[in-house]
Amino acid sequence: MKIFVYHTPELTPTGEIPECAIAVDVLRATSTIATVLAAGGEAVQVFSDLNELTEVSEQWPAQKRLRAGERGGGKVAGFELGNSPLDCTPELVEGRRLFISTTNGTRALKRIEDAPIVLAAALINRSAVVNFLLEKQPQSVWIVGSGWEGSFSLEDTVCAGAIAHSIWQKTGLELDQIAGNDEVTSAIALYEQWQDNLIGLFHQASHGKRLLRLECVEDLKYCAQTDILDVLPLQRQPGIL
Ligand code: 3SL
Repeated sequence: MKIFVYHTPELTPTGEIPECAIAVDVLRATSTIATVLAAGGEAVQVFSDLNELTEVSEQWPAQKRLRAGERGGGKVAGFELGNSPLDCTPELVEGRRLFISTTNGTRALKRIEDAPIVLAAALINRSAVVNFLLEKQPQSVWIVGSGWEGSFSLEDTVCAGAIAHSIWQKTGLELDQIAGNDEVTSAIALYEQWQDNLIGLFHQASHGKRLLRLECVEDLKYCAQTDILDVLPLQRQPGIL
């Protein structure tokens, strides 16, 4: 298995496709997606465009759907939810489909939706993703960070590093046998430095600071936990996990 890390959807190669592609948006879209599915959500359907989300979700029974929209960290007016995983309780989401559009995370998922295997990963479900990779043994794995509007993000990179680090440790392979590009080695180094203080790293991260200004400190704490949800957000058809 060769792992490649790309920091943003924009840096992800076009014209080729891996066997498995993983979108990461630790703060907060992929943490929200994992939480919804772990809480019994029927599915999560992702959109880049808010108007398309509204149109498609209107064809779904009202009592069976939830609409979540985030732009600039805030909730989109008229939607039931923003993008806080803490709002996605079993009481609210069980048996319902979440239609979601966020600034960067859902865009990353749309960017990789043509890969044969597509996953959404966060720190909270890291081990479920790692176990799946170890069992399936895809030849090529892309881990695509969402970043923020085209730029690098610490939180997505540390999650990519957490996944790659675990694969490296569990397989016992040499690092260069699994690292497909330099970004993998640097993501692992970031994870090794911060693994015991991920919340501290989030406080250094520009998007972490943005969320702190929006009083989302509990979201940061929740998303900084590792391996707490045994859930695998696996795409069943393009855009639907
Ligand atoms: O950029 C995104 O997709 C979001 O996850 C951003 S936020 O954490 O909801 O502000």
